[in-house]
Amino acid sequence: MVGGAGPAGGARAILHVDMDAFFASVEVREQPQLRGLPVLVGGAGRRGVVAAASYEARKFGCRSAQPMAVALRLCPQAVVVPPRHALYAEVSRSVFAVFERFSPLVEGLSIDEAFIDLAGTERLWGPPRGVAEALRVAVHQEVGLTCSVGLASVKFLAKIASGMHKPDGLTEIPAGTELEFLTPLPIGELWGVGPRTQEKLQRRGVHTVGDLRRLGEAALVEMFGAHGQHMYRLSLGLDERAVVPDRAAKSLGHEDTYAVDVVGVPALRRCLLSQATRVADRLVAQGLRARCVSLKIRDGDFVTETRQITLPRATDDYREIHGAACRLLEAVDTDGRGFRLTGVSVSQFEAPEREVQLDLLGPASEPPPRSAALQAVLSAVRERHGHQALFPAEAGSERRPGTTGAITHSRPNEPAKRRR
Ligand code: DCP
Ligand code: MG
Repeated sequence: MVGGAGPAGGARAILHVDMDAFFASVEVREQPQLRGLPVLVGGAGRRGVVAAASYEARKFGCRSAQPMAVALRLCPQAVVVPPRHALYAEVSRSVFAVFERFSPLVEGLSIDEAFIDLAGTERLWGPPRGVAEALRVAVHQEVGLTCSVGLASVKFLAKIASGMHKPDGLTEIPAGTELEFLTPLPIGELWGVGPRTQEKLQRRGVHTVGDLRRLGEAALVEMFGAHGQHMYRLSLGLDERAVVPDRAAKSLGHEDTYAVDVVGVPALRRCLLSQATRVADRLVAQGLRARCVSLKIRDGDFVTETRQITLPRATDDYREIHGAACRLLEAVDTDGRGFRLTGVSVSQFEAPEREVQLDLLGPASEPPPRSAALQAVLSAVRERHGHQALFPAEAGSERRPGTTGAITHSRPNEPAKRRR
């Protein structure tokens, strides 16, 4: 799979970069006399564990997470180096700084690996494969380490690809060859297919991704529910997850605090419409769609409730976001309560290509296509002339309640919103 044409026009180009034998390679860089030797980074004591093994040590069967005693039985001549985590963190920052020069869309997965979405970099850097090569050269020249890179149209394939020619490898899965690439792979290569799922599938005679695809969606859903559907989609090479940059928010939303408490469902729905519209505008502006919609509502006594719902497909359409928020509102006891704050936010971002890919599979259960062009135009007009310029008719002609509008961002690890 090395070589071949770059992804066809319109396909996403995603890199997965993973440093080779990271801790061990940093130690070799720091202590050049170690080059070419089997090196084990980890605790040297009897209970020590291998954190990283150089590729020379791996020839003897040494691996990360192995007890050091086992590794040393396999390779008695290995040089054991105690870990220096602060140093690895520092080197990791340098490596990520190189990644970020190539694209703003860098999502770190661990200290030594990241997804990089090359969307929009073509004019500056040229075709994706060249970018992948240039990135590998830059990391080597500037940080003194090698990495392995996978290039594919979706995240999970890029991740599989980066592992295929380690160390110091570049593996591309050209757009259009995804199915052919996946068919012979063992099912364990798919993300989220753990040993128990594998065992269950193997009992049904499913060993490769091709077998899984042949088993079909219905059988997989029967066996594993939603996870079965997910695996089936992966077997088709479909993975809609966006590369979400570390610096960017993992959710976005808009909330308003009202000067006078809002009473009654119709008024609340209007508030939510205003917020859904603003959220949709920002999704469009960022080229994202979201699957999860959250409602936040706080009453006059400061009792705050948050609820969320996952949509069957990702959207950037204010009507769908508003509809979801209103469904969430139905679960709130609004009788005799006035509300001082409402907010709508969205999360679980996806890249927009998904819809196109689904269309290739046939329209079967998909809702009617969203008017992307219309939404983009509405958003652009509001962007230029202010939010009131084009407000959906459903909002009514009255002005929305006096507000202190606030845009919310949050990261996934933020503590859950408390309910008072
Ligand atoms: N690590 C660790 N304990 C583990 C696995 C990994 O401390 N059980 C640390 C040491 C590794 C680093 O994380 O160097 C990166 O992990 P990888 O899984 O990427 O492994 P390597 O980079 O060492 O090797 P590879 O070339 O296979 O990526
Ligand atoms: Mg690594």
